[in-house]
Amino acid sequence: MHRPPEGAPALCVIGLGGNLDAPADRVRRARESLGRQERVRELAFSSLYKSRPMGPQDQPDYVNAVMAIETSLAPLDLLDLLQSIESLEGRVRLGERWGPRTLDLDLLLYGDQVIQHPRLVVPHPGLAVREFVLHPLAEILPDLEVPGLGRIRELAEQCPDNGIEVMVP
Ligand code: A4P
Ligand code: MG
Repeated sequence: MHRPPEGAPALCVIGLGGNLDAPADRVRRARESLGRQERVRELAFSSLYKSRPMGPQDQPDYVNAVMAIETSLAPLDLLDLLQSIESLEGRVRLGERWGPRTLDLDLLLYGDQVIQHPRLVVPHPGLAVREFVLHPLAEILPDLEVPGLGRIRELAEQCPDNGIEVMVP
């Protein structure tokens, strides 16, 4: 597998989502905090989308977006950064699978790397079947290839939209 040298900038995609306590504001703040990091540069940010909850249905609709960045942070350092921003946004892990949350930041793609680590699986295993990831991604990077899965545009076309809607600002 091709691996860029340590510290060489990689194109990465972050999935942002939340459904508690003004999630749209939290998603916007997370974008700003990521953009302020010395070793992160924003390349593109999707619209904000309103999506139906995947998992337990007795929870509010979600706000979702995706952000493309260029970063020289190593994958686990980027994960640490994402988790520290989640914590700042009041994320409490209650243990319910797919339960409600203030802010969730997933590392969806790290260049063309395939990573199987106890703390980090990339490409994110849900990527190919989640409309709230694929639809925003098709907006900003339709031609991106997901290692082992194919092009975003085709993956998005094959994924039921589940009523996802662009939020009017
Ligand atoms: N981890 C492994 N790989 C990754 C990765 N690529 N990115 C590990 C981020 N984290 C990764 O995550 C649990 C552990 O996964 C982390 O400690 C990290 O080491 P978590 O954020 O604590 O737990 P979670 O998010 O509750 O679990 P899970 O299964 O990752 O949930 P998802 O997949 O994030 O789904 N419905 C809509 N409409 N929109 C949503 O955004 N999100 C979820 C959560 C449920 N339903 C949703 C949405
Ligand atoms: Mg998560």
